[in-house]
Amino acid sequence: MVTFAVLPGNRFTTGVEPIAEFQDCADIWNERPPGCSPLSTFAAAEVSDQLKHKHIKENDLTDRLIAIGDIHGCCKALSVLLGTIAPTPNDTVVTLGDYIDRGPDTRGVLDQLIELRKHCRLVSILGNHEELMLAARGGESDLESWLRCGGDTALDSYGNGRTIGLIPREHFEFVESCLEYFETETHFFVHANYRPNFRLEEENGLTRRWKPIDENECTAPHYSGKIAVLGHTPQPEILDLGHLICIDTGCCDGGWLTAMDVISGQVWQVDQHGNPRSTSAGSVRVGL
Ligand SMILES: [Mn+2]
Repeated sequence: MVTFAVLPGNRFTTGVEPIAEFQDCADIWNERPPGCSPLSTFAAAEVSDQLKHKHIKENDLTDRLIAIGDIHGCCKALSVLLGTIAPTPNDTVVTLGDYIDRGPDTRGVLDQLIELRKHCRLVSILGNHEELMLAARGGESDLESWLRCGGDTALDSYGNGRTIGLIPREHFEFVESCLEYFETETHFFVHANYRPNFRLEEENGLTRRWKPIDENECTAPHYSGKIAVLGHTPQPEILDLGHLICIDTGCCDGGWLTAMDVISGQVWQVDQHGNPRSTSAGSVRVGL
């Protein structure tokens, strides 16, 4: 793999100004009540109740263990990526969440993931955008929160009218089936972040799905010694700190959709138009 250092000041940016809805989503995080979910109390309680106990711990009885970063409606990118990887029933594919919103075709992405379940062992983690989608059924203010975070483009992919009733039940069932996190003997997979001294099963949804990684609060290794595999915080290149790997490389924002076999280190990257990256392996940042 190619490695290179990134100068301070270029950390955790994709090199372009955040698009408006990305900023809105960051605002929801920044303006949340202390210790509370960004969602209304009612919706947050309902969502977390639905998701309680949804996690899996398994041995590495798999040919490949492939993580896929934030897809965000980039249907074409996902299609080309999966065509290249060609998952088999012996592979485990862990999608890290944020399948929906922002990009052009949320509907197409969810259709592909539902189909993918037939071809490999698919482990889908819940992202903060899916949390917003589930909560949007609870009332106007939570629907507004979702629409401000890219839910508008998600709904538009289902047709005219921008109402939640356009979304097929099968798609909601897929999102409801997503896991809080997934762990193997060597790695754990969660959408956004973790606290180093917390047991994974005791972590809260705010940290799991919303808390960015940033240069002011570098996340230490998890006490379990397992490697964290994360999405959520867009990186200019894959970030690999040894104990933490972030593979959200901003596909819907001019970057790449990244897949990584965390056992072999093999990387696949495709842009949102479906163009594979010209190098066989993506660049990796190895330090903050
Ligand atoms: Mn996210």
